[in-house]
Amino acid sequence: MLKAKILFVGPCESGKTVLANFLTESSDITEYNPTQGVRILEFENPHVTSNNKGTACEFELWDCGGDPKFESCWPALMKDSHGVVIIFNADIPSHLKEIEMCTALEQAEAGALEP
Ligand SMILES: Nc1nc2c(ncn2[C@@H]2O[C@H](COP(=O)(O)OP(=O)(O)O)[C@@H](O)[C@H]2O)c(=O)[nH]1
Ligand SMILES: [Mg+2]
Repeated sequence: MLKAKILFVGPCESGKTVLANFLTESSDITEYNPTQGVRILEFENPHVTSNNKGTACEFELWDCGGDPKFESCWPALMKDSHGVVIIFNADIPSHLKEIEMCTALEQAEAGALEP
């Protein structure tokens, strides 16, 4: 079976946890509670197409805490990931600045992993 590790990153209160819960059909949290560090949610999709063949895929969704105090952990969280989803609220100007930092970190990390 295919396996995919996908990270959800972005500023605090942008909706990472709500989206991760929705995709994994986890329980709905009604009051805001900032994620400390990381939450790992697993789900399986039985219908993924790979090389024109249908197959199942086991996803690991890493819902990362957006507080800059966890910034030093982010490169370690990104290790062996297959994709990173940057989530932000376009109505909040400070979020745009914060996602620029996320993108810079990811590029630095991708460069560090190249042989
Ligand atoms: N209006 C609206 N509120 C949302 C949406 N997604 C999340 N929220 C609210 O935004 C707050 C922060 O969401 P959360 O997923 O915990 O943010 P995180 O810090 O990025 O994980 C919560 O109070 C949610 O109810 C959305 O799509 N629309
Ligand atoms: Mg969260």
